[in-house]
Amino acid sequence: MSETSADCIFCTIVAGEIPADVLASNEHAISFKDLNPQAPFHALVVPVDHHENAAASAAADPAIIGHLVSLADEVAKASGNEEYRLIANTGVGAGQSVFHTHFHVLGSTPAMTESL
Ligand code: IU
Repeated sequence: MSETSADCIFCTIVAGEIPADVLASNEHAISFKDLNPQAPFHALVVPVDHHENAAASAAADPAIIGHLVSLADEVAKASGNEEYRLIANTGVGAGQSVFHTHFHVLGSTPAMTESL
């Protein structure tokens, strides 16, 4: 069983209970397009297990961060972004608004297809 939080929007996306524009997923993580893109390519990578930020995920299981970085690299390159930015906001003051670990994947080339 995965760790989930009942009132977490990203847990509901991971569970498939609300729709998202999913680019890729595996047993560890899911990637979907950000609803409010800040770059031509803007995806999120989100672990299945609920923790409030990247440091908390790393403390629980460092492999989670590896899975996120690998999935970010996969969706970035599949969309034509060999170079990209990977950002994890931590804390309200740093701009974090969803308290389920996620990395922003930002690239200059828009995804050419809805599903990679
Ligand atoms: P932040 O680093 O916690 O601020 O990033 C949260 C992101 O999640 C932000 O860019 C939102 O646009 C995005 N997002 C989304 O893609 N889908 C959602 O249902 C919700 C937020 I809520």
